[in-house]
Amino acid sequence: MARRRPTMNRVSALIVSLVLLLGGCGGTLPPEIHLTVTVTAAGFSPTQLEVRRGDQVVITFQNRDQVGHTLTLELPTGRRAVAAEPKVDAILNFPANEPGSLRFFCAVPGHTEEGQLVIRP
Ligand SMILES: [Cu+2]
Repeated sequence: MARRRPTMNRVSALIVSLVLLLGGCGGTLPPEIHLTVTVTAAGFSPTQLEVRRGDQVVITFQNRDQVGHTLTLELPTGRRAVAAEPKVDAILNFPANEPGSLRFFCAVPGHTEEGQLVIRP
């Protein structure tokens, strides 16, 4: 037996549900803040980042070096990290929940790149 195609009523109901769902979320999403950290043989740039508590932080990690690096962030809840091969970009995102000063660094053995991310109250 052939499967019935959804009727127009069903499709309409689905669209209405999606609109309600998206509309309902719109007011509650935290603001996104987009930052870029570039790594070269000279280290991270910039080495100082600042966001506000409640921001949803999205960091584009650009590796412009000839070797792989990580962007590793020490959050109170643990480490959050991305690795990027040479000439590749990676994305690190996290919610800035607690004010404070967090260290970020490269976790590749022997590497010393580091910086500081401040979460303002
Ligand atoms: Cu590195």
